[in-house]
Amino acid sequence: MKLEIAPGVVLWRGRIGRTAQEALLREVLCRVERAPFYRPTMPKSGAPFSVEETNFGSLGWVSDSNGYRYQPNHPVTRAPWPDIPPMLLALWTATTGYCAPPECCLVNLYRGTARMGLHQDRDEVATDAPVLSVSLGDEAQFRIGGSTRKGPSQSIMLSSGDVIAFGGPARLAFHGIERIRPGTSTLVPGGGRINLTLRRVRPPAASKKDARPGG
Ligand code: MD3
Ligand code: FE
Repeated sequence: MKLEIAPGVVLWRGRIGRTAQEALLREVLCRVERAPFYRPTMPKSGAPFSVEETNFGSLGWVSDSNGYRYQPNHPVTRAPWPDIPPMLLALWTATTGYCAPPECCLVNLYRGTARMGLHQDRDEVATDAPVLSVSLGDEAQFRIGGSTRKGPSQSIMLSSGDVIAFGGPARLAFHGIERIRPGTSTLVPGGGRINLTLRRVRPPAASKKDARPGG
């Protein structure tokens, strides 16, 4: 079921069925063997995140005491990130229709009391591209507001197999995960929630067909 829950926010409840969730999770977990989850730290304070992370794609989003940035290698193993599972690339094309593939698939692992405070995603240059999020495993209470920290916000429960896109007026919306509900899904071994966030980081190169001699 497709719902526009706010301007620029499109939610497909149950977009991915149980069997496809299991197949996607297998694709994720085999890549996690090469690119293990690690615990990022906050810029300046160095405080650890409650969420564990890894990435797939040509650019991964990382955070440490030096700040937030995109980089091509895992910060612990130094290896290039694994490729983005093809089924996620197909989902990106089918749902966003964006003219270029995502460069980053950030993988967030929430166990127990892990959460993510209200923030904006603004480390990407290609802000015309939407952000696409896939939820796997335990349910999560997600909050989304406007592009300033104050003002109204709404809370939405995200379940395994839900897909949500944020584009246009919602691209710079404040959002976060208030809590997960442990034990509400049997999908993830050891319990918890895995969120896959697909992002275009850099603007796509201008297409050759539009190029004109002399400019
Ligand atoms: C709304 N992750 O990694 S995904 C993040 O469930 C992040 O792990 C959450 O926020 C999670 O940055 C939420 C949903 C999401 C992602 C990007 C957005 C919502 C967004 C960008 C703009 C507005
Ligand atoms: Fe975010």
